[in-house]
Amino acid sequence: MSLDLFAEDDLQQPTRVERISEQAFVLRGHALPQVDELLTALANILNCAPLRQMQTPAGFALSARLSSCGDWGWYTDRNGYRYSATDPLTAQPWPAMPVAFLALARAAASTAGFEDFVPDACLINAYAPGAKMSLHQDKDERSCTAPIVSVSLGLPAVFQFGGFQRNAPAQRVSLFHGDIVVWGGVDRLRYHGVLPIQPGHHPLLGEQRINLTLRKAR
Ligand code: MD3
Ligand code: FE
Repeated sequence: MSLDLFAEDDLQQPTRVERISEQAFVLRGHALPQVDELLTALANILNCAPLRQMQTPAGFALSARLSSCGDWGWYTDRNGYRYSATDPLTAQPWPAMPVAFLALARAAASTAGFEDFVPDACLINAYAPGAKMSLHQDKDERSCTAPIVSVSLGLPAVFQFGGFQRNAPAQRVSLFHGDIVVWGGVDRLRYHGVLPIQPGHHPLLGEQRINLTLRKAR
């Protein structure tokens, strides 16, 4: 009898919180109720600030295509990488951060124990099959107390959650459509990356994975 009741609870709550480190959490499926709203807002953003291929200062192309919204957008080219208030492609301010992004990021951060998160930048990474992101640290943000919230959409990915030096061993965690990762505090400066995306087709997003990372840049 009680087993049946628990089974029913599980069906009503398909979301879970997985702790992958002291202050890093995967919130399984927590973006699913907002996906339509997120994708509508995203389409408007990408209409004004299109995804583009970027180059590292050393001249290598990033395999994910990037854009941004919010007060600050991140980009890299042969001159270096930085946060900027204007999109160098359009010479316009980055599109405004949608309220749906702000609300979801705030709720997710709170679930992970970070209260009153107000991101001022959202990086948008679009991965086609084969695209990856090498191990790196997110250290261009001035605020080291604010967490980062990442929303995965579309094709699944295997992300690498490493240590505080590039060569430290990394855990591998699969991320699926609708999953949110929140990390901050003592885990804020961990190396992390994404293994090459495997070919596949997602019913809403087709042959791609989109990741939103919400940050406090200033
Ligand atoms: C950081 N994006 O934009 S976010 C980035 O999926 C970036 O597009 C990746 O890294 C992406 O800077 C990864 C997810 C993530 C997950 C776990 C982490 C980032 C993490 C653990 C520690 C630090
Ligand atoms: Fe990163």
